[in-house]
Amino acid sequence: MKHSTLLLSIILSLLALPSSAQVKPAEPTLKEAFAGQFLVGVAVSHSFIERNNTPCLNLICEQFNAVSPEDVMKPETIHPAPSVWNFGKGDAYCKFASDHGLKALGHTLMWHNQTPDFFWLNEDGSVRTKEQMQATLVEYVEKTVTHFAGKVYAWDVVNEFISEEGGYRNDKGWEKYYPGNLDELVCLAFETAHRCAPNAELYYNDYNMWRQTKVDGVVRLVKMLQSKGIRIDGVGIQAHWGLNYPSTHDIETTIDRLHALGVKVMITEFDIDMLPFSKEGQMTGKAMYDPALQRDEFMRYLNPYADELPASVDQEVADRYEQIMRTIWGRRDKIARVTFWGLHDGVSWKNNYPIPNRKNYPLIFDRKLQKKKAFHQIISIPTKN
Ligand code: 9MR
Repeated sequence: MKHSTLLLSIILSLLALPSSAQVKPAEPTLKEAFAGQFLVGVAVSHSFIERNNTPCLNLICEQFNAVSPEDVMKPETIHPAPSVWNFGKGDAYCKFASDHGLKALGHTLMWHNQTPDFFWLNEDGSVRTKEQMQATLVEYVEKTVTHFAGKVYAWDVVNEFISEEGGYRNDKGWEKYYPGNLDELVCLAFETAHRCAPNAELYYNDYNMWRQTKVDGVVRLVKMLQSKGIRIDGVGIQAHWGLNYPSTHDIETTIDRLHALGVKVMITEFDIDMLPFSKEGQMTGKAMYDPALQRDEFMRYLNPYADELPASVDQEVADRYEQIMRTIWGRRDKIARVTFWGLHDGVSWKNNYPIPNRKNYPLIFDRKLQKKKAFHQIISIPTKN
């Protein structure tokens, strides 16, 4: 074949390629799609790091620019007994983040859950005095925040302290130590954290933040700190939400109210539970652990997708994710970060809560690390506007 004929046939065959093969743009990653608007984060399961789970670690680095430690920086891991301090797992998390340029959050310093009983009880089971309890808490915050200073950029300092009605919760008998008002304890936690890591951002973090009575309490807490000149940089809206709650109106109202305080607003633990609950997820979790609810006839109803997820339900989850992300996108000038609570469906806490041993599908990557419909619908939001 002559050169000119060969050239002509190459050009003709290129022109004949289907247009999708010629110009189909690669789908952006999450961090690319939302770049310049807000950080996109994920909670990291320690097992990924411990077992060097390359597919999961690579996916995190490819898609996200911020990380949260799902469990390893909580008191029960760091300080499980009076004379035991374990910073190793937290250090491994920080190293992974810094090796890959991910912003690492510290989570969480003061919480009623995943904190050993010795913080409140003596060895013989008697209740410790306020001074003893406070000394342990302060020592915990001092040592932990000092250890991770410069390694984490921010801390969830106080987690889940406000009740649904807007007052303080009485977990661990806090009320006994601080009758009528836990402001003193909250101030102590934020002041101590700031003293030990003056460059770290400090946050308050809570769930059910769509409930406006609860937001009343959080707004009061933030204003209380601000009025005393104590550093607070942001509030985390956890966002463990369902297919039918909360309303987008409530989400918008909460974002607006928190942003008006002059602090960063973040969606910190995003997932969407699509399995049946009693009363739309508002029944308290522990009640559902009753063995009576584990019987076959209940589980058939409560665990309907034990084999696989029907495409129609996958679509419902995707539409709900899109609806909420669109709401967040509409308020993007007020949002600093959106973090998903887990990388893929298989590692979500929602497989075991509020009912143990179910198969849930609350995240945007499936158990084989494939992008779900929810991912594709979320990623297209910036370009559709
Ligand atoms: O995802 C975490 C799960 O692995 C733990 O078992 C659970 C124990 O309470 O905590 C989960 O994470 C929580 C987070 O730290 C704070 N907000 C609520 C989250 C879900 O319980």
